Amino acid sequence: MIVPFFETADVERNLGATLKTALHMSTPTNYRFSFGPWNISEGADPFGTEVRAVFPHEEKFALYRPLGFEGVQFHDDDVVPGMDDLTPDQIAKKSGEVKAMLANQGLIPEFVAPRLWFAEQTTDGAYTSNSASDRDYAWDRTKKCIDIARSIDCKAIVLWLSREGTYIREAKDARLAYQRILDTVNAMLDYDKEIEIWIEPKPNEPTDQAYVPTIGHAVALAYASSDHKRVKGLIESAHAILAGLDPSDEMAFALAHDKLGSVHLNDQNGLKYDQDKNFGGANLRVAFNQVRVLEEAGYGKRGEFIGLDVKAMRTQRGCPVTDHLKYSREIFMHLVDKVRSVDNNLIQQFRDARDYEALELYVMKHLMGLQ
Ligand code: XLS
Ligand code: MG
Repeated sequence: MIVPFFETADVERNLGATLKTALHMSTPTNYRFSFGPWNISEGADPFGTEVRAVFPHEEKFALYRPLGFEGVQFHDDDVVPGMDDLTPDQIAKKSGEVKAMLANQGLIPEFVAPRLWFAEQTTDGAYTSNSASDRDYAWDRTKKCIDIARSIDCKAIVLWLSREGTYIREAKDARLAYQRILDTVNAMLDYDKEIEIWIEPKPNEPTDQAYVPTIGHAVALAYASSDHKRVKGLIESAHAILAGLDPSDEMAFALAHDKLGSVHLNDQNGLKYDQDKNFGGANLRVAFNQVRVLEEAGYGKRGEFIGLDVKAMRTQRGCPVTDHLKYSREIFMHLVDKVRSVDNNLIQQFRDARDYEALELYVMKHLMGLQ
């Protein structure tokens, strides 16, 4: 599906004065952006409760366009809250309302992901749980998720395999677990002949070790599936860093196989809990290289979104908090500018001469605005 690029005029109309000034200095961007409603949060963390007033879930969608975003990433119960307790008719009715709301707001649903980590039945994993009845719950929920996606005209399902892993290795048969994940992917492809499945790898948290920790694992699963063209990946910068890998190389690997369904750009300050920091906030050069790889591969030209999965700092005041989304988007656009203004002839000369010391200095000076 070819989707028209987001015009600079639209971007400017939707942004505040500060960002407008910044935009005038930069090349027109041609990316479109998305995020999930969970990115506007109340600031609770494992050590304390909410620090901001609750901002109603249904009111979040009106914020997207003014912030310069047109894609919405959903969990299934972001579309249909409380879905486990609803009848199929009630689920269909609620999905219909969300579809109308999206049309009214001029928004596009990018993907729907089954939330398979909250319910009691997912305590020990979903598709890989040792309990047959828990696995049945997971499959039932997955089918409902696909139905919900289709009823809002969305053809992509994201599988973040949150609890598919172990706290101790002896707890599960890992070979069987991988087989069960593959069987589920095949069953999904069979259940709906059009949907795409985008697997979002993450190496740990909430489990100690997750199955499918990298994009390499996800791409292998794709090729092993019954219709590999419909199985891709979603790469989150922080998840790649948590795996000790460079996000731009992970993206390049997926792009080389035409398997980058979407991205969750953000940042991560080393090996610790999943931070979802602002894009480029911890390591600007790592962020630059992600933008460079995406640009060079023409990512976005077939309608792929630049998804941002960023968390507001707990210290931030106000309600709703959205600056982290606005600023991450702004940093992305400035980095597009940096990528487009790089002197590729010079880079080629450094590569030919194998003078990577000089190449590094050039890149650093370029990023600092000195060259
Ligand atoms: C977790 C993910 C998750 C998925 C959808 O890090 O961002 O929210 O994108 O389940
Ligand atoms: Mg994510």
